[in-house]
Amino acid sequence: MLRFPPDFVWGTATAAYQIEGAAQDDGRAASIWDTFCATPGKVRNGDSGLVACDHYYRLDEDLDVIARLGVGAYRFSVSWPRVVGDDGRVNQKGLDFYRRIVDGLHRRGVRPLVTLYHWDLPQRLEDRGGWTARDTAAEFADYARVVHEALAGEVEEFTTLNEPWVSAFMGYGNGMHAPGRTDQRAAVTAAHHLLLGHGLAAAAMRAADPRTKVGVTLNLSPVVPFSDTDADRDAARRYDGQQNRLFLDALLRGKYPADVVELFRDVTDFAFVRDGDMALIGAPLDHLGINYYRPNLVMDEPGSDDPVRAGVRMPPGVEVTSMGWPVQPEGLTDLLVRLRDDYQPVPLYVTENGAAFDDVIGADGEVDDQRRIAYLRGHLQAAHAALRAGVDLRGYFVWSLLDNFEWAEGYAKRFGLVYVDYATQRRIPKSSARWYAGVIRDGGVENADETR
Ligand code: IFM
Repeated sequence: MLRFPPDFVWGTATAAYQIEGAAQDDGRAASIWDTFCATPGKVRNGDSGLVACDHYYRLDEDLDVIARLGVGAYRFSVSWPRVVGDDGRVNQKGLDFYRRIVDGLHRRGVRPLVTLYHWDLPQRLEDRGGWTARDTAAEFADYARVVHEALAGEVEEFTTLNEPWVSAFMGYGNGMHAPGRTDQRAAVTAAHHLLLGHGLAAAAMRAADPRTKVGVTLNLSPVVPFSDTDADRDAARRYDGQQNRLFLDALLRGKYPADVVELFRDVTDFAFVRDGDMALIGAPLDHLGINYYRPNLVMDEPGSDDPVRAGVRMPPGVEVTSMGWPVQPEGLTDLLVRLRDDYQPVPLYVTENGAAFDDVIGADGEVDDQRRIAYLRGHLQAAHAALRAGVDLRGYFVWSLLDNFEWAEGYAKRFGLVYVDYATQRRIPKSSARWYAGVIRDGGVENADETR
């Protein structure tokens, strides 16, 4: 057995727009994802989060599912447009929903970890420029203050942003996510304002209660050059700069890396960075969340019109998930060790890790997802290797509790420990849910040698 420390936090995670549904109920305002989903051709099968997993109306049932897993913590996000209406006023019914989640978790002995922004920007703010507008960062801090006040005393840990890289570069750069803009200058500007929003929100919550713990979650990946040529190695540096170092250096060193600023020289002069911004962004974190799914094997693409000019290639002979992502657990060890070596110490959590596979309900009514079990086991072994190397890893959260709305892929991709039959909204725990409950009970996973 590979045993984890006794106080290691075992958890699972979701996000508001992906599971809640009730998108037009109880005063919830529209978000950029409602608008994006309603735009033909943006989301597979024209799916949307209108109903999703109907979690808003099935809260108690889902909290029981969480409790049965035996997790110590549950990471969920608050929907900004549910909490602040189109008139800019606080929507009490929206806030009450999150109080019910927190209370229900406490009653079941599960610690809540609240993420304030998991991509559902109020549409009214996008209409005023979205994350390209500096005011959005201030609006975010106001919203953070409201949620913090409502949940104060009940929630110790807040995560400001989930994966700002995705919000900025997929939302404003390549347009694959809401709001669907394709403008590199907008993407870099949005990245800065997201980080500024983090800094302002963290300061606001700490000012309200200095005991509040604040972190942020990044999607990070090791970046590996496709070949040993100078061109591919430089492409890997650029890719790593945009995906990892732009955010890590800002948050953990209080500055943007010079080579990344240079990379974007043709699209922006970074004039959006004002005095004091970097001190706010670089204020010490209580924890850093890492969402890890895969490494990226990167090749130089000189003809690309993207400033990074680097393309991702598939490593030969490696298993892929139904997202087309290679399964390479060793990348998680590499990433965690790199964070320990390259940056100032900060407690780390793997806030997301998991895989989509084409799960089916068998003749016996069960969902036997052995490939997901193998994926999770491999990644827990990799996390354990990082612990043995001295990394300060405090916890691990499986993505996701439930099958859910997988953004541009709609409902076609299933990441859950629990299968959702969308026609009936029936929840069916998969074999991986039982397996994960066993891991938590035992406090560890079997050694890699025993699973070969
Ligand atoms: O579903 C997403 C989640 O919202 C953010 N991290 C990656 C997951 C899988 O794509």
